[in-house]
Amino acid sequence: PNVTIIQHPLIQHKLTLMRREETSTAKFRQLLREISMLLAYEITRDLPLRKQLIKTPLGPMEAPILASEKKMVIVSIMRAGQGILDGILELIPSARVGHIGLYRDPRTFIPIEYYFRLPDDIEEREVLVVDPMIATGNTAVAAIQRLKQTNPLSVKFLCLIASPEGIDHFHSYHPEVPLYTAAIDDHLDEHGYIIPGLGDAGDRLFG
Ligand code: HSX
Repeated sequence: PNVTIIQHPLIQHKLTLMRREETSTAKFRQLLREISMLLAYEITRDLPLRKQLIKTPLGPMEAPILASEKKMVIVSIMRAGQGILDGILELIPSARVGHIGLYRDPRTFIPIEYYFRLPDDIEEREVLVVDPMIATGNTAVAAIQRLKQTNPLSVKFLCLIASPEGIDHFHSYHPEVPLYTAAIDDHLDEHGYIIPGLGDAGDRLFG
């Protein structure tokens, strides 16, 4: 399947610290910001470059810059996506930002949209959707479905932890969307939580 597990030791180490029950909200927030930068670093590895003629204090040179004229769009699935978004924006400060507000009906697990806002020229941009967790996968499926209606150039999905069930569900709807995650956990429980996971990412991030 179209899934990449990002194995970098610093990412794996920080993820373990985030999972620990005793990790405070402040520490969790800081770790999520750090891990997000590292994840962004890994998934932007193959961004194309082009040459630009610049002048250093000692003379001209043809130097590499990012090839794409249009800045990437980071789309955060509210509210926990905000933590990843903040980290990535430190690394890619000129990225554009979109928000999708979805909450999971606690009984049916069906995602309900309450907010949707993207930059105007989305048809000309590459989009990275971020949310720390893919549990049932319903939220991610709905977010990508909604996003596809706006016709972005390309879409990728980045999370921290996914369940095997969630990944299957996601790819049964969106097989062509590459999924990047730091970990695939054991399973989903009957309440739709990732086990062992790290608890509710939104609650741990915001309290
Ligand atoms: C949490 O639940 C996460 O941040 C996601 O937005 C969502 C994942 O659950 P699921 O829709 O994959 O079951 O709030």
